[in-house]
Amino acid sequence: MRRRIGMTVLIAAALVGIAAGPASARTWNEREGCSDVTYGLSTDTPIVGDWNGDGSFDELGVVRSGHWYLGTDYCFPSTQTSFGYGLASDKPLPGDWNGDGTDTAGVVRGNQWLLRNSNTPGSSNLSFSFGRSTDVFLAGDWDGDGVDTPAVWRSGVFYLRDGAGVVRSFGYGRSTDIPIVGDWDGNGIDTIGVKRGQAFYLSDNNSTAALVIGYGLSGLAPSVGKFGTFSSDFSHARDSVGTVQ
Ligand SMILES: [Ca+2]
Ligand SMILES: [Ca+2]
Ligand SMILES: [Ca+2]
Ligand SMILES: [Ca+2]
Repeated sequence: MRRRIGMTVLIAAALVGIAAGPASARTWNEREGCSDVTYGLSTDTPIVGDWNGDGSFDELGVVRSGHWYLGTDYCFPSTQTSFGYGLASDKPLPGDWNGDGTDTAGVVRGNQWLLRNSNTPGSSNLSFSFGRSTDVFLAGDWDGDGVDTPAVWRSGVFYLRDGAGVVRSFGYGRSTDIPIVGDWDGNGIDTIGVKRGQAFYLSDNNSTAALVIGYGLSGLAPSVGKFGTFSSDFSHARDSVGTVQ
């Protein structure tokens, strides 16, 4: 049973290869997972994905100046693998780009998407341009075929692109919200949501909010993943929310 709720997890900085410095530990809180999980540094870009491809729970990770550290767990993460991919100025964005069940590295540079199908150093397996360099970049499985494809968010409007390059756009939320993506109902299709203050507005149909959840502190970055759940069946089939600070 992996229901390890509310435990403080102190991971030695050495586990992720951190030199001594002024940055504090990054702290993750997961609404349906674990609380006060520390992994990485506050200056790292937090990421979540199914790095081990077990189709079950997601694992935490961070990207630091083009170096990726992928954790073993969402609750007690140590580093299972690390590698360099992309530049320090890139926006890291992992996803399952080939539909094999494992999430792997990707970055957006300007509006160039450079996606890799393994968590190893190397060149991109897939590259294209989409969106504007000032957009917020997201990815998800919009059609449920197992392959993640891009989205961008621009001032309250989502632009979702499918595998064939067709783009759907719609407004949701406010221009001051933080956009997120997840499979909130566990049907295999990712949909959008936003974080506004302490509230998460989660839509299952990219139109109306199916669920509004207050969680965490206003101002904290959102995280999304299959972290487990408080429900009796302990289902890992759907995404839940958390915060990172
Ligand atoms: Ca996993
Ligand atoms: Ca994959
Ligand atoms: Ca897809
Ligand atoms: Ca869904």
